[in-house]
Amino acid sequence: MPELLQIGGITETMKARLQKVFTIHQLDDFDPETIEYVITNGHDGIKPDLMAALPNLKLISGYGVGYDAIDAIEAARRSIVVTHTPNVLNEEVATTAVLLMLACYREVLRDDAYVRSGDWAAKGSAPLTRSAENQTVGILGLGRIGQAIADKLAPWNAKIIYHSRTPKNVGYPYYDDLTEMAKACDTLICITPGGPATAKIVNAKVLAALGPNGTLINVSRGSVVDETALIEALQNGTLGWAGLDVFDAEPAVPQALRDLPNVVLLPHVGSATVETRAAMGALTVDNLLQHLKDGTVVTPVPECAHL
Ligand code: NAP
Ligand code: 8YV
Repeated sequence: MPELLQIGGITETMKARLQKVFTIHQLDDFDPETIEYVITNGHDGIKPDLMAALPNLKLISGYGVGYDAIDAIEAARRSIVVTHTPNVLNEEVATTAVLLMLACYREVLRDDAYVRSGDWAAKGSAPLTRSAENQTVGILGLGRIGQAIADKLAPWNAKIIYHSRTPKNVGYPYYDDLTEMAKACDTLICITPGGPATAKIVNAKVLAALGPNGTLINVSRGSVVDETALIEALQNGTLGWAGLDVFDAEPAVPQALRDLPNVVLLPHVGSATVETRAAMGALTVDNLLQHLKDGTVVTPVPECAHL
């Protein structure tokens, strides 16, 4: 049977399908010469030195849509196909973004603590919160998930504006400058890919433009936001609130961020429901099985689409 190197966790359902046709190796037990297939995820990816050490590698199947932890350009140069799981997680990640936004506006964590602590009975009604209705929401990266976020915000009468490198064929106002968009919006939602091109593009200037009444939501990658500048802005009140699913050095999250009252923090669970992970897992395995059968794949990353 062909040999598959497993990096990171997979579900029992994925394992059961893979075991029928592959010999599965873990990182502590494999011969680099015999590995033809790798299964990994958006967080672990594959380290450049490991990829370089696998001379017979044909396919890297990623269990996630983001592939910033895989050098897809180097893979394509070596005719190694990289696949990922687009679309099947759009709705779930969009729900996570909206959930974080609503939790910030309506102070869900503060008010939950108010009930649990007994303050409601002791002190009376909780302080008022801000309405999430009729907000201008700037989407940084209006791609598959960004569009799903825009759609999901319709019931809150959001005015959508967006920034990306190129304008899209949509009816929303386009900003070619991120700082200008931050000035114009109440909430900025980050949903670009990670990697060098987007590293710290949400910097101190962008956060200052978003301002004291502004809310930053990040469901993209921790690398997209300058985390030091973010903590400073939240501490000084030059930025109002932040809802974060991803962090620069996750799973490590700076204590200063964890101590702030004006943040909602999630442990990178944007797509982490049973249903969506099942769909992502099925596609991750489909890519491997189809390649084994006829050399093609279902969802290659753009850099490898020509292979
Ligand atoms: P997508 O369809 O490729 O959309 C990405 C968008 O970002 C595009 O609109 C693209 O437009 C824009 N973009 C790319 N580079 C940019 C740059 N340098 N500056 C500004 N905009 C840029 O991808 P998707 O499927 O929506 O996924 C987006 C990302 O979400 C993934 O790569 C992943 O990092 C993240 N994600 C997170 C979770 C989670 O659990 N939190 C789950 C899934 C995905 P242009 O090319 O025109 O710039
Ligand atoms: C996963 C993600 O948590 O798809 C992505 O890009 O960030 C998430 O859906 C990640 O891929 C780990 O499997």
